[in-house]
Formats: sequence, structure tokens, C-alpha cells
Amino acid sequence: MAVFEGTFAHTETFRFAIVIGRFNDLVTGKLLEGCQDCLKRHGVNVDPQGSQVDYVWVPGSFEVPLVARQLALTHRYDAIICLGAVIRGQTPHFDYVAAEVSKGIAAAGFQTGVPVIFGILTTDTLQQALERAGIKSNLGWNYALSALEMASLMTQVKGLTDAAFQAGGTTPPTLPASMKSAIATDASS
Ligand code: INI
Repeated sequence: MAVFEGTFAHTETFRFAIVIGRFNDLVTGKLLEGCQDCLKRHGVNVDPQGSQVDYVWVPGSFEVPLVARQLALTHRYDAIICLGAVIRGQTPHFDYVAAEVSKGIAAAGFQTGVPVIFGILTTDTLQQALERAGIKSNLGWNYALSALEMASLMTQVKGLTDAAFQAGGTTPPTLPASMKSAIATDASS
């Protein structure tokens, strides 16, 4: 038997998408900087004109899962990093946005088989959010690290699935049938 673990090497062939909420961009811009710093230091070309990272800005965290799922369906990316900042403040809006975005991001990954990283800060105050986005530490770095690890791990796990099917003399079902029909529906609409 074997142990499978993601590594942080051989990153030059990986492709990532980063989806960023513009709401609270004082915070999300800092998360993005931390994310880019980590990817760059692990050998990823983060230049938007390059071939490894695409950047997609959306109005707020609520819109992040929809776009992340659509990007995942292209199967162009090894991982998708979602960045947002939901700050409680004085409004119950926080609870609705925070609940939907966490469920939506989980569903985007689960439905597509592509790692979708949850990089949405949920805090009570702007001060707490800023502390997590650079003042004390920058969680953007950690989100990028998770993306690198998951991209590597999923490559290994998918290779395992493909090998098992090839050994059985059948074509590997790279995608489950339900996903294939979802993509076909999306493409034709
Ligand atoms: N979006 C955020 O990313 N963070 C928040 O704190 C936030 N609050 O609290 O309202 C927020 N709202 C906007 C939301 O994400 C959508 O963009 C908007 O509702 C339009 O659908």
C-alpha cells in the first residue's frame, strides 16, 4: 500500500485561477498579495500575462462560488483559490453571505473534482480581518499553499484512478457521467 501527499515542487506546469471579491478590497487585495507571494516563491509565474495564473474579480464574496464553479468546469485549472472578506459589522447580511459562500465553495469543488480553496475571511471586525491579511500574518499565503498541495495531491490521485481503469482495459472515466452531462448542458446554454 502507499501514502499519498501533495508536494510543493514541480509547480511549473500547474495552472491556477484566483477569484477575488472586490467588497472589502482593502482586505482582499492584501490576501491576494500574500497569495501571489507564496505562489511566486514556489516557482509559479503569477504574471497575469503569463500562462499559469488567471485572476477573476467579482463584486463580493456571494458571487465567488458561482464563478469558481464555472471556472472549475473548464478543467483548465489544477486548483482554484477563492478570496473574500465577510465582516460582521452591524448587519445580519453577514450570516447570509458567510453561509452561502462557504456552502457554495464546498459544492464547487465537490461537484467538479477540482480543488477549490476556501480563502474567505469571516471576522467580527475590520481590524480582525486586517490582522489576518498582513498586519499579524497573511492567510493569503496559507491559501496558496493549500492550492499547491491540493493540485499536487489530486494529480497523484487522478493518476491512480486512471491507472486502475487502464489496468482493467477500459477508458478512465476522468469525469463522472453526471459531470459530463452538466458540462454539456453548460456548454450548450
Ligand atoms: N460581501 C463581502 O464580500 N463581504 C461582506 O462583508 C459583505 N457584506 O457584509 O455585506 C458582502 N456583501 C456583498 C455580497 O457579497 C454581494 O456582492 C452582494 O450582496 C450582491 O449580490
